[in-house]
Amino acid sequence: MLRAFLCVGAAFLFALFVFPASTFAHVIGAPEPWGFDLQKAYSPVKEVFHDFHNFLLIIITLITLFVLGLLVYVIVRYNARANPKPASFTHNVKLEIIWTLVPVLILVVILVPSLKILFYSDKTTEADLTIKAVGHQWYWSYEYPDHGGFTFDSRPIWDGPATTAEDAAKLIAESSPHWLIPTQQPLRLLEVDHRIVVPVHANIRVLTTADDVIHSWAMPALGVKKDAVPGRMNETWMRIEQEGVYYGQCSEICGTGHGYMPIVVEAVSKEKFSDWVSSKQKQAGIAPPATQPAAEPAPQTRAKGAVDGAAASAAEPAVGAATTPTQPAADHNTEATPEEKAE
Ligand SMILES: [Cu+2]
Repeated sequence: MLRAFLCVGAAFLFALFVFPASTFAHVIGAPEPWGFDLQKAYSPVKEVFHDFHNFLLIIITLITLFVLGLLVYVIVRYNARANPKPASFTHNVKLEIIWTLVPVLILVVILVPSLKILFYSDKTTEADLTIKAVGHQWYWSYEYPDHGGFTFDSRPIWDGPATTAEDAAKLIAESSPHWLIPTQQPLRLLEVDHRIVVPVHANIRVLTTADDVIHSWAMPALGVKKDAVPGRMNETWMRIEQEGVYYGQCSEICGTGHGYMPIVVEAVSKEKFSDWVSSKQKQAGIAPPATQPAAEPAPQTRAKGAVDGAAASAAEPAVGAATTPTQPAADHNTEATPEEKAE
């Protein structure tokens, strides 16, 4: 019995430390088998979340240990055998003031950084580009309003529990040509046919809305989770510092297909992003800009932990955005363009 227990324990530890790192080395923002703790941070907001989480962990650990110590002390010192004649007093004004004030002070200590982070993650004042995510039952569609407003649907490859591995393999074979960063082993229930593409080192304004019920656009590794509410436009932002593929999911129960509306973001270099935008504009019949502005490095003021970072950049054109006024998309709905259909 003990041996079986030890074997299971050893297997668990092995899986914990060896399996995740080796299996999904090509994917950087995704859940891992046997993973625990928060996902690794790949955006400044998520880094601040980590710091705040660690700070709270210290406070909560101290409180738990203190309460545990009190309990043990009371159990040992004041049990019926050790203390046969209990005291009869009922009030202690000094103690009552202390146990009211100390928790209030602890809450204030938590409140201050908490509010700071709330405002920091709320919106970016100097966005390099904007993407709009629209939730549907049960898939996402995306719009790039700074780049002529082309749109596309992003549908899950595993479209419910009935999807077989063979079906998924077929869909992956069809979809992978659309992916800029190929993944050798697409993650079950987390892969989509058309991924969102964004540039690295850019402040990305994310607008969310929905056309049926409330959904939520959530990317754990990027510290983003914003409800997508019908008839309302919510805003948040992200900045990705490392190229790679990031996975998220709808995080607001939205119906039977809720578990099957993943989100996949590809963060690529600004040059690759511009090329991708041009190809999407071509598909959507949007006139390409006369000149493509050189992709300037975005200001670094929003980098790592810069909660109080002062606003920096001057009005900079959106990354890869058209310099000439762009025509609106020929067809603003999310139907596939003829070129897409032909594929
Ligand atoms: Cu949902």
